[in-house]
Amino acid sequence: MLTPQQNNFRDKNDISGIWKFAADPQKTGEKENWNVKFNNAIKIAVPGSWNEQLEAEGLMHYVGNAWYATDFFIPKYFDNKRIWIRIGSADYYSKLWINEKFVGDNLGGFLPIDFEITSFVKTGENNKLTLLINNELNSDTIPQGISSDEYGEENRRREETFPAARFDFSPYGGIHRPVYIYTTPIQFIKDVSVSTYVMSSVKGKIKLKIDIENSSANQIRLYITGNGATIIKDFSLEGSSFENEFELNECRLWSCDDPYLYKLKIELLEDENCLDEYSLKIGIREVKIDGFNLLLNNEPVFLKGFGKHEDFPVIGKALNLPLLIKDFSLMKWINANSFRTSHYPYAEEWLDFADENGFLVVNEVPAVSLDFRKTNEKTLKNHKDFIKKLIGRDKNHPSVIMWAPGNEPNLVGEESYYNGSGDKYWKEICEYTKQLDPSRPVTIPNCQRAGKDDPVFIHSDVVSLNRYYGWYENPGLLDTAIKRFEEEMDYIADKYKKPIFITEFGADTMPGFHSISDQMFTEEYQSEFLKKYCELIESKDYTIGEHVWNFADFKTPQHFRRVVLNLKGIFNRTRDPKLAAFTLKKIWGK
Ligand code: BDP
Repeated sequence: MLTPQQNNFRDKNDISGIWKFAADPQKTGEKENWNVKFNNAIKIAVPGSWNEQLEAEGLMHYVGNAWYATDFFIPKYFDNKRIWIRIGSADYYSKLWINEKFVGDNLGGFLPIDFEITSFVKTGENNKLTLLINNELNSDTIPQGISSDEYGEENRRREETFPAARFDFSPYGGIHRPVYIYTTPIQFIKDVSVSTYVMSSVKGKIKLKIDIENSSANQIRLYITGNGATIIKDFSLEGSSFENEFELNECRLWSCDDPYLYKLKIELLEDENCLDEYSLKIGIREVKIDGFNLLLNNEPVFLKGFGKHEDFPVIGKALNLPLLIKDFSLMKWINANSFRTSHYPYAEEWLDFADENGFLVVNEVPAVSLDFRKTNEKTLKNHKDFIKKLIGRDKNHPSVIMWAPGNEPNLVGEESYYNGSGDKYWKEICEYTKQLDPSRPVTIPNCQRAGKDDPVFIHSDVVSLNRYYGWYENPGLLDTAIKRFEEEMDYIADKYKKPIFITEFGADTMPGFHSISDQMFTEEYQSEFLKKYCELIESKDYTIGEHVWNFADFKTPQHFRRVVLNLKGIFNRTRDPKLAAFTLKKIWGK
């Protein structure tokens, strides 16, 4: 479904706020009909992770079932409309009841969940919503999960975290983005896909696909407003799908320096009578790979920025608009032009802001650290479903320049991964991604342990590397680290002849720790580490960018190598700069 919006034909009410909540560690709620009523309810803010909000109630590290409930009013004037709910994200599995009746379930966090609830609600009255959320993961899910027992069976006790996770970020649970009740007309515009191409510095091309639900409409009218004019285009419509492409002369392109957005308004008409409208902002730009270059509008671009996380004290992974503003302003301050949504899709507001402010985004699917001993047909299916939903949501954002359908596969360094299983899997995933969106390159960041012959390189358009020489290997030995890194990059560039993007490099740093010699965890070490990495990366013609790990310190599962947080942030968790922030600002300001 398209992002809900308010206009002459559509309505949208935000029903986020303070809701009722109950943890259900014994998983008795469904048997005991908690969809009708649950006892011992406490209050929770939506959006917001349950973990830090409800720490005093024992939920800091809670993984399991939890119930949410709220009432919401549906006005009378929603009669004769189709009524929908959008839960911005619920991590990771959820089941919805409206007025005690089961509506549907959803597997997969980080992306919106839409259900039509027209037949479940009463207009002019209060209605009741109940949502069950479970934040457990397993081998079939994206991301994959692991249990404490599995760590034992695999003889990897020293790698075990609590909560047990396959990734290095907190497996927060809860509703993490706003919840909307919205309407569409009976006949409505169901989906819009826009891809843009650049013919010259003043001429663009727009390819448009519109899907319509339930329609007797026979006409589509477009209003393209921008650059001082409104162009109106009329097309006749047959059936439920419409495709067209047209050129835009005297076009103002979208770029980092001039992130110009046109407004595209679509009207669905039946004999001149408008049935529905939908508007979106579009940027005319084109992304291409040419030899060792990444081209934006046929000009090479070098990516400077970060891998990030959605993470902040108390709210956990929830959307926090003041934080969004602060993070973008810090990224501008430090002269960054891009970021990666490591390791999952972020709230759409991040992409809207990137569109408006000329940031380039590498948009990632949460297939983080897939373990190929455990990956199966269900994992593959869930993975593909995820890619489809992500592209469905984010395809029209000019800021999104690349898809990352995964990150660091085979972190466990399993040999069988190289005997065909990795190759087969990534071939299918990358081809599927490109089939859904041929207009953007794909990349899968590779980890040091998976090595320099990772099958992801063959199927990626851009070779992305996460490297930690000088940290996990060669600790404290920066010169050795840089030498090893250079040898490896040269080998990979020569072998695969593809542009190389360093998607992660960084060092944990405790603000206030200092040293005059190379000493891990000090502010000087992080600063020097990043300076040397940047110098090397920028000296190579085959590189297209450097993303420091991480923008800010973030919460991780408990492990002896993490002091509550992953401390590789350039800013601390509350966004105060470490010394390295000033170093990067200088390097990227050149
Ligand atoms: C990489 C992962 C990232 C971790 C980082 C680290 O992609 O999620 O947080 O290493 O160890 O392997 O800091």
